[in-house]
Amino acid sequence: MTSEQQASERAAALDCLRRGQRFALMLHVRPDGDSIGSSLALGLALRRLGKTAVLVRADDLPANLLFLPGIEEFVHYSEVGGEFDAAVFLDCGDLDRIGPAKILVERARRLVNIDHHPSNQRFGDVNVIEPRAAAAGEVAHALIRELGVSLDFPIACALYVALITDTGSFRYENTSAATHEIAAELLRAGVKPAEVARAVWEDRSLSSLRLLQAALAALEVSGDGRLAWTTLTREDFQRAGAHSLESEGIVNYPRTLRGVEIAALFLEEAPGEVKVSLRSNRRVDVSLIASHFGGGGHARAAGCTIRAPLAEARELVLARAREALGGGRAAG
Ligand SMILES: [Mn+2]
Repeated sequence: MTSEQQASERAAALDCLRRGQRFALMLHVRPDGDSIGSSLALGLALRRLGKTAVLVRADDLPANLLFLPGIEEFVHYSEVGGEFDAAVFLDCGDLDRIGPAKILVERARRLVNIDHHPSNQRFGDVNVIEPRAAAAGEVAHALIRELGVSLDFPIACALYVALITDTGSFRYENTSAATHEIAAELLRAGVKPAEVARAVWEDRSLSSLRLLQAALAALEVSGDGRLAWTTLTREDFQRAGAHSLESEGIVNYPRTLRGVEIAALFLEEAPGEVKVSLRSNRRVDVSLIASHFGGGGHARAAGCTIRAPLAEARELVLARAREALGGGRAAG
């Protein structure tokens, strides 16, 4: 995509946001910091322009993000009435990612799709897809500036959370000079990085640490050391007393093992339903592995859900991962 195409996409989205009066901002299922932060920021910005912006969720919000100013504005989709000039999707690669909230789509005149996933399905009437952005929050930031809304504290906090969650606090490959420039602006708007980092990363429940303990106990590494994975069963969740959202970030532990290129977390969501999170360090595009199983994501972070017993799903993915590593030799 050329920068002219990108500029015209942005212009079309801005036109839609300026003309409309009533918007629904749609979180994806299992919403993360980018989904919540970018949607909250743009929603608050639209309100500042005197518009109605309904912030819509289908799932519970992660406990570590409840500190965000304005977070209480999210409404469960089943309680949302009326029609919308546009439904706005941020950080949402395909329409199915919004889960049951999809029923609201019929009540929206237009769909505005704002994202940074290269695998985005371009399901909107307007699509602003910027794969070079580290987070959807970066794209939201650009749109908010172009709408002429200044960054107040709640908007800045929301955007900052979007940036740090999708870049692992500016550690991942997607972090760019632009990411840091935006972060600097957010700090000038009052964001306290240490306070946000503490709330987001270091205010953990005992159950989430118990779950991590189970995941580390189940860690496995291939013979050549390039593939590491772990598994969390239903029993692990029950024993830890953990909610399924508390597995967030666990896949990064096998990824940090020296020599590892691909890391995977196999999470038994329900009997016969396995959620797979994939990470890579330098070379392998794990979004290709995920999309083979009907999922998607980024080169270094992707995921999919497989309907199969846990052991079977794990073997399918590990075989694919070994192939991606080249060699296809037996690991384990
Ligand atoms: Mn994102």
